[in-house]
Parts: sequence; structure tokens; C-alpha cells
Amino acid sequence: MLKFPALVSAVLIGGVISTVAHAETQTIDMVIKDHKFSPAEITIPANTSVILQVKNADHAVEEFDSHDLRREKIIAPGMTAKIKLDGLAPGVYSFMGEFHSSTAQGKVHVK
Ligand SMILES: [Cu+2]
Repeated sequence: MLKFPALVSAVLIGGVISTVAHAETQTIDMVIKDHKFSPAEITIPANTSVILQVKNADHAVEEFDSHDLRREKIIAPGMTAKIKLDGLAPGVYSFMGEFHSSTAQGKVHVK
């Protein structure tokens, strides 16, 4: 008699878990202005999918570049790039604007 309620519970819990996993995919907006990232530092949860949406508001081309994140993306003036960050382990990951690296610096904190 206990088998059927147990199965129903398992299905319900499975539904809740998949809903939560979907809700955790978030988009974070970032702007490049005056050769600086804003915000320059973000914090995201470990082991989740996050889309970093980076708009280049400068008149110069920039390259989002991160050896830590293994991402490189050229962003033309006025354009927005989507950079997907997937399942990162806790830590601090640096990124920079390859063409203006003296000012364009940032960090992704993963907790
Ligand atoms: Cu590089």
C-alpha cells in the first residue's frame, strides 16, 4: 500500500526540482563604457547556467577576454554579446577587455 504514494511523491519532487533548475538560468547585463566594465564584478552561484549580456557602449571595438573562463568574444561598438557561463566551480575568475586592458578589468565571483 505504501508503494503508490511513494511513486507519486517521487514524481512531484522531480517536477519541483526541474522547475527550480530552470528558474536558476539568469541573465546578467553588463555595459562597456569609457573602456570599463559596469558592473566590473559580479557574483553568481556555482554549478548554474548564467548568460552574461555585455553591451559595448563605446565607439571602439572591444574583446571580452578571459583565460580563466575560457571565453573570447569581439564586441563591435553598439553591439551586445551573449556569453554563456556554465556550471562553474566556486572561485574567482578574471576577465578583461583585450584592447583596453589597462582600464577594462573585471571579476566573476562564483559562490
Ligand atoms: Cu587572450
